[in-house]
Amino acid sequence: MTYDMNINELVNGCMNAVNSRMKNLKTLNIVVVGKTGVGKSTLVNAVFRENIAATGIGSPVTQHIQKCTKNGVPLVIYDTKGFELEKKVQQEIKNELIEKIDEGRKSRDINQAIHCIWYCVNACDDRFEPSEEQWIREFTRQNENYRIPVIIVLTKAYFKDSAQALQKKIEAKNLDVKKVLPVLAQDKENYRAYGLDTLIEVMEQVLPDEMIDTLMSIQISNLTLKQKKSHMAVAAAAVAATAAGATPIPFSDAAVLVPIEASMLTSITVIFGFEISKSVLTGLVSTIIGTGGTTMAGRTLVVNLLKMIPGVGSLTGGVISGATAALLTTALGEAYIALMTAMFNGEIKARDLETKEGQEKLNELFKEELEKKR
Ligand SMILES: Nc1nc2c(ncn2[C@@H]2O[C@H](COP(=O)(O)OP(=O)(O)OP(=O)(O)O)[C@@H](O)[C@H]2O)c(=O)[nH]1
Ligand SMILES: [Mg+2]
Repeated sequence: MTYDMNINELVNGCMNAVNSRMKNLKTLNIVVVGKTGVGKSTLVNAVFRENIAATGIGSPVTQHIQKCTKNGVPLVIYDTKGFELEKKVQQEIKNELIEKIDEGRKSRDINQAIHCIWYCVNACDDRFEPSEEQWIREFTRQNENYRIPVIIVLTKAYFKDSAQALQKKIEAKNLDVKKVLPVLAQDKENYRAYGLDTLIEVMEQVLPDEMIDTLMSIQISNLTLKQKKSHMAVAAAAVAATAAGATPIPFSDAAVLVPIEASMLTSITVIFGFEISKSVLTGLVSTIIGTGGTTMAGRTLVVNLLKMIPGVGSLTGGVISGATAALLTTALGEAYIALMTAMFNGEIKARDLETKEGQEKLNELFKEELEKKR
């Protein structure tokens, strides 16, 4: 029996999986508290894609809470207004916030729940006012029923030493918060942005498991974590491929690897959060398996793939072993991570992949990865 390997089918399968997983990502709901000008919007825009807080005025939810969203991004930012005003307003904000948290809990829908609170303090001010401490203590006491994680973000932390001193001072107060963290969201003159990658690491630890896919997909400030999660997806696929090849795969049956590899590519695409078009994916797959056409026999596919692995250029006994299946899968996955990384860094544009040059670059990446894996 021979399987025809239809690239179109593989690509469509991948596209459908990517689209449905992207569409089904849970919505992450974050509340950002802090005085005007402390850098709430700048922080949100630096951490997440699509400049979600750039549009300025969101839609009002309560008197002092606004909601910022953007079509196609599974993120809601609840921005508080007026925190710098008198104590009465701060109390109102606290009550509105608890009400909002309670409402989310009652909905029993994770997409409506509040998942995290970023309490922002300007690190330049070098002080943490008693009224702020009191607000946090009162809030976290009421929050005991809900256990929504609170992170204190020290914003505009240009001067690391004094920001760290402030951090220590706040930590010593033993507030019921997950972390006190200095960040600089944007470069300023000679001061380089920092701390956002740590913020994402903390978020990964404090968010419920169901929210991690969303966090990875929409965050743009921790590439290392995206790569780490992607490597895990490749490792899992390699294990599955080894198992599939444990009974040596006649090369006509290489199709058994297709769902494993499609699911791996899907996971990596979601982690990086790029919109990937059908033509790009077609370019990618046909580059990697080295054919101009869209349909070919499984045998041709395997022969083409094997030709790319130095030293394993010829087939013996007409089978691919589990080890070879794992090697191919790993190489494909690692090449894809290298590609996504290059796109993340702006070195390659998605549409470049539709050009001959882009595909050659991709082919090079794939070969490099195979070399490394030997
Ligand atoms: N260079 C630099 N500028 C920052 C940073 N954070 C905030 N700013 C600047 O500080 C000013 C206020 O920042 P916003 O992000 O608008 O502050 P906000 O808390 O959203 O203010 P409101 O929306 O009025 O409550 C802007 O001019 C920002 O450019 C930062 O990390 N680096
Ligand atoms: Mg703002």
